[in-house]
Formats: sequence, structure tokens, C-alpha cells
Amino acid sequence: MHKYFFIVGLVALTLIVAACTTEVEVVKEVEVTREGPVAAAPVSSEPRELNLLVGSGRDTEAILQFFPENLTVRVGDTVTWKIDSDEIHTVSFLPDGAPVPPFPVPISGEDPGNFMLHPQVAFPTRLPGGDVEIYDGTGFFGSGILSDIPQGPPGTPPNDRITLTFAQPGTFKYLCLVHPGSMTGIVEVLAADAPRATPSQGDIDAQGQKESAQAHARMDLARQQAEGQAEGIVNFIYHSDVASDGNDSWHVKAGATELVTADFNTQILEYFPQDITIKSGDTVVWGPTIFTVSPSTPRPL
Ligand SMILES: [Cu+2]
Repeated sequence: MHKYFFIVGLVALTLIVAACTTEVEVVKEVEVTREGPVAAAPVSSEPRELNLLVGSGRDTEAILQFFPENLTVRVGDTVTWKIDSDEIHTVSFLPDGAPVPPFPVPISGEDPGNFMLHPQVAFPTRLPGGDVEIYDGTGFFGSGILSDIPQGPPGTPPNDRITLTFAQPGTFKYLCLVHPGSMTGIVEVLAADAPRATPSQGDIDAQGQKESAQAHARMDLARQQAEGQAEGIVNFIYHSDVASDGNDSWHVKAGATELVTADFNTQILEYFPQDITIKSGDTVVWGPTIFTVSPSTPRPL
């Protein structure tokens, strides 16, 4: 395709240059060749090792997403997901039709008010130092809580990744058990000899970076909305002076997310505002984000 455009461009340039001179040389015969559709890259039967990232954002910013979210591999390929976020996540494949394990579960034999993390959420299915797990499309495979901060005794490496070798063709959905409602991904596994080309690590990185840039743009928008600076959004860090006792009631947002597109994958773990000055007798309500585009109520601070 490039060759075709190059030759057409060369012809056009020749005609333009010719037209700008007093002695016009007419090009009578030009050989233009068009290459056919780009041939699929030769299918490699060599198993590959591929890498994806889990989450994004540091400190008070958390993006609940896999980068990239969708991946196509081939039977025999090995995929590693590595945490890239201060927020904790999991990479978990559930058996078909299995319910999502709850995050906290009661502790057997203890007070009903005592809870613990569900073991499928907390712990990896691969034993430390064990062989890479082979995913055949059935059973439960999980990373446990991924974090780049070591959680064990001194010298213990962080549980910051999960590696799986895919042994069966199919389309497999996985999710984060910490954020099961908003953080999912798909691995499509082609047969080892399928004629379709699969993305290279470079393609995967490029797609991941593109999706990450889009997510960070939504994060920027979420902050603008939370601070009341986004177009069409009033500053809803406000106080109400309608209390019957004459005291003011203030609302402080606990956390923020991008609301116009209802994207709950970008989260800001801050209070808006962080600092507030009130008078004795006033009431402060910390609550979830209140969203309004009305310029009349609530009253801007
Ligand atoms: Cu998560």
C-alpha cells in the first residue's frame, strides 16, 4: 500500500513541478502498480511470552482497568499480568457459571461481626516457587491480592504478578475480585495453528498505552468535575443555610469519579474539599459525590 501511495505521490509531484515551469513536459506513460491487500503475517507456532499491566494510577488516583482489556493469544502462549498501581487488584478466572466470591466472609466459629478476606480473593492459586499454571478453561485460577509492596516477612518478594499458560482455545473472561463490578478483561485463545495473526508484544503495549491515556484523560475530567471546574458542572462543594436553628450544614464529597460518562473505573480517593472552615454549631456531612448540573441548587461555596 505504501508503494502505491509513493508512486502516485511521485506522479502528482512531477505534474505539479511540470505545471510550474514554462516548458511543460507531459508525462504520457506512467506505470502505476497497486499492491494487493497486506498479507497476514506468517503465523508463528513458537509459543510466546506476553505481558499486560493491571491497573494504573498512584497515591490517591486509581484506575480500575486492565491494560489492554482484551487480548488475543494462541494455544501455548504464556501471559503475565503485573500490577502497575498503588490500588490493590486481582486477576481471577472463575469456572463457568460460578458466583463471584464475596470480598469479606464471616470467620467460622467466631463472632458473626468478625470478617476475613475470602481466600480466593486473598491468596494466589500458584504456590510460591511452583510451576507456571496451565489454564485449560475450567477451574479457578487467581492471583490473590496483587501489590508491589511486599506483604510477607522481610525478604518476601511482593505478590505483584500472575502468569498463566493457555492450553485450550476459547474466549475467557476474567475479573478483579476487589472491583468485580467494574474491572473485567477477556482473553481470546486461538488454536495453535489458526491462520489468524495475533498481536505482538509491541501491539499489546501500544493498545495498553492508548487505553491508559484515555483513562487518565477521564481522571483529569473527574478532578475538574469534583472541583466544579468542568464545563456545565456547578461547584457542588457547598453549604446550605436553611437549617432551622440558623446553623449551616456543609457537604464534603468523599471521593470522586468521572460522572458524565458514568465511568466508575477512574477513582480519586480524596475529600473535596480537603480543608474546610466552619463555625461552631455547624454540621458537616461527608458523603458520596453529589452531582448536579443545575446552576441554582445547591449554592456554590
Ligand atoms: Cu481491581
